[in-house]
Parts: sequence; structure tokens; C-alpha cells
Amino acid sequence: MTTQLHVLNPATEEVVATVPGATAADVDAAVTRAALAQRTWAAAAPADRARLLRRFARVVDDHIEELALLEVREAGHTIGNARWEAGNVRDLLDYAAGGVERLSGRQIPVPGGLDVTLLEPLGVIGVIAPWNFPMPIAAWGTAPALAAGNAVLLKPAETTPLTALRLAELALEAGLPEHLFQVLPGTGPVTGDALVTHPGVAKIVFTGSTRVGKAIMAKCADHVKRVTLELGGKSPNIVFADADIEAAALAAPMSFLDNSGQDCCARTRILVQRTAYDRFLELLAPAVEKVAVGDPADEQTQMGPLISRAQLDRVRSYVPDDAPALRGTAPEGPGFWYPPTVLTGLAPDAPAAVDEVFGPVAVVLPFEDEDDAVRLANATDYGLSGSIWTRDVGRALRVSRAVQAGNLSVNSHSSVRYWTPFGGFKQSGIGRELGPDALTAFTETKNVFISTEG
Ligand code: TXE
Repeated sequence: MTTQLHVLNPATEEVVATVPGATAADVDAAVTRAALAQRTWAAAAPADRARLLRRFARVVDDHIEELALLEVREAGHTIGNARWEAGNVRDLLDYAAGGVERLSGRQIPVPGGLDVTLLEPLGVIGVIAPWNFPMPIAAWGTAPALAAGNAVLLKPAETTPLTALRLAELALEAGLPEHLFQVLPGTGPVTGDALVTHPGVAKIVFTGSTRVGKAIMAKCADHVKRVTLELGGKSPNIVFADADIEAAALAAPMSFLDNSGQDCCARTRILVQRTAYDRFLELLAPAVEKVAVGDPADEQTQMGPLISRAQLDRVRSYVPDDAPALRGTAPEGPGFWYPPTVLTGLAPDAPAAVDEVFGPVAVVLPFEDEDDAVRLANATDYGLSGSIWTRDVGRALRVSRAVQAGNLSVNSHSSVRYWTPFGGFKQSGIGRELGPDALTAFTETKNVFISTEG
């Protein structure tokens, strides 16, 4: 039975569109069509594939403003962020196109013959995307998969299918072969599960919750299906007393408030060395208060609403009513608003200090010395990102080595660049996206030995 997805504007709660969800039979038909298209695509000259992906990038570039406005309406992102997101899709397509002609195997010296490795496309790839960065995360899987000669079936999140559907139209406009890149909106348990369990899908790229990621990984085992998982985080922002405390305090708010905190890299555990703790909080409080929360279409807005009522309820459930906190402001509603909040005085094992809240909520905790900072930073099942603020280069390197996370930044909160690898340690995921090896993750290595002795 077809499910209807009602897409709401999170800033107003108005229905923006109603989209039919794909059934398991729709997914099956899409896999058959994609497999046919993939064979022709993989056989095409690399230069031709690269040219088409670059053309796709140019068409996206011509539609940045339209895509950004759509993202503002369906995801509540600030217009500035939404433009960056659409630009990120363009940049990823260009970067992946640049890799098509450089994707090559190796020749390994062996006795008695010639040995070569071939990097072959996997076939049909299922990309299951979340709602927090609908366009970029969809493109992180799609662009390198297509570049490496695969077809892609993309399932966007229930709440944010519109930009993905538009990208599929733009792909056709750019001249990409029909059925090579198809978008299948729908629910996780129906459309997502049909992709995960379909024997014709060679790999699943999933970004979402740890709970669903684990279930997907278990189901992929049935076909030994390849899988890349990006499952969020609870990232530390470690501030040592020798750091530029003013710079660290002023940078802290947007490191967990950007995208209303619905960011897998959000620095939601602010760890501050005890000797600098009071000064840091004095500087942090006004910086949190003055974050501009409101209409995401307004160029001055820094933070918009949460994605949904469910997410708002989830965030509220993590904040005890009587908790001491630094707070900003937020509109009353309609819309799914929550104010910037930094919880002070929580125990390190309180739910808000341990779980991924995925809202504009951080905790601040004191630490004594370097060992204590590392211990606290690693006291989580997650390991995606983290920041280290210090003026001591040796300490920056020591702590970077000791923190178990895939993406660390020193005196900065930058985590995501399309040309550097991204992914998690521990339960934050498996595999890496982006960066120079992005295309290789969508290939199978085949070794061929040719005897010279016959
Ligand atoms: O995630 P789900 P939700 C975290 C964040 C958030 C929490 C819940 O903490 O508060 O997860 O968000 C599809 N088979 N992240 O419930 O359910 C679903 O349709 C196949 C972190 O929205 O994991 C959507 O497309 N697919 C995060 C996608 O999985 C299934 C980003 C993510 O949804 C499925 C988002 C199933 N059985 C949430 N069930 C990050 N890593 O950045 C659901 N889906």
C-alpha cells in the first residue's frame, strides 16, 4: 500500500507538499531498471562519465537559489546554510568527476607473470539519507558512487524528500542516463528496508541513528552486502586553560547550534579546564543569548527551528525543568522552536551529557588536567568529531592522538570538507565518506594474474 508523506515547513507547520512513498514493488522495479542503466554507464569511456557529472554540477550551480529555498521550506535551514548545502552538491559532483579518469588499479611485481588489480564498480547502490542535511549527505554517497560506475537509488528521509526529487530532475536535464540515479521517497521500514534486503542492491550507504544503523548492518549480513554507516556523535569541545579563552568561548555557541544542533558533528560536550571554567562561562553566556533565532529565510538568522514535533519532544525530554542553564531565546510557535541551551552542573553521565540529543542543547563540564580531558572525551560510545583548543602544539598533537574520533580540529570546529575523509570511530559508524578515497569505496578490487610461462 502506498504511504503519503506530508512534508511540513518546520518554521510554520504548513504543509508544503504531499509525496507518495515507494512500495517494495516500486523498489524492485527500480532496481531492475537501475541495473540495466548501470551496465551501459560502467562500459562508457571514463571521460564521458566525467563530462556528464561535470554537466550535472553546472546544472545544480544554475539552480542553487531554487534548491536552497526548497531546503529552507522543507528542512527549516537558514538560507545561508541552505546555499552552502546546494553548493556542496555542486562541489562534490565536480570533485567526483575529477576522480573518474584517475580511478585505477595497480600492477604488482610477481614471479612468472603479470599481476594487475582492477577496480570494478559494485553495481546498484542504495543511499539512505537523513533529514538533517538532506542534500549534502545524499550527494556524499551519490556523487562518488556514480563516478565509480555505479547506479544509485536514493531514499531521502520521510520529512525531506523534495530537494532529492528535484536533484533527480536536474540529473536528467544534465543528460545523465535515465534510471541511473533514481529517487525513491518513502518510510524507513517500507522503502528503506526494501533497499536493504534487496539482493540486487550491492551496497548500502546509510546516515542516521545508531539504532537503525545497527539493524541495517545486521540485515546486510544476509547477503554480505557492503555497508557504510554514519551514525552521529556526541562530540567533545575540549578547552585548555592555555587556549585563547575568548576565541574559544565565542566560537562555542555555533559549534553546537548550527542547524539547530541537528548536526552529527555538533560539539555538545564542552569540556573546560577548571582554572579557566568561570571565565569561559562569563564569556559564553552573552554569546549564547545573542544568537539570532527565528525565520530561516531571513539573511540575519543564525538558527532556525527543529525538523519536527517528534524532534522537539525528544529535545525537551533531555532537559530537566530545574536544570541550571545558560539560555538564548526562541519564537513561541507555530513551528518547532527550542532556545539555545547550555546545561551547567550536570553529572558527566546524565542522559543529556551522554546521548545524542540532536537539538540546540550542550552541556559544559570541568576537567582537571590533560589525562582527565582525554578520559572524559572518550567516555562515550560515539567517536565522530571533536575540537581541541590550546596554544601548546605538543598538547594539541598528544590529545589529537589520544581522542578516539574520526574528525578532530584544533582551534577550530571545522569537520566537513569534501576533499578530506569523514567518518566515525566506535559506534559512530564504519567506513569513510568524502576525500581522495571516496570513489574506491564504491568499487570491488579484482586481482588478475597473467602467466608469462605458457
Ligand atoms: O533517524 P532514523 P530519525 C540521530 C539523531 C536523531 C535520531 C533519530 O540523534 O535524533 O537519530 O532520528 C531511514 N530500514 N540521527 O528517527 O530513523 C529513515 O527513513 C531502512 C543522526 O530520523 O535513523 C531515514 O531516511 N531505513 C544522524 C534514515 O533512515 C530506515 C542523522 C534516518 O532515520 C529504517 C539523522 C529501516 N528500518 C538522525 N528506519 C546523523 N548520523 O547525522 C528508518 N530508516
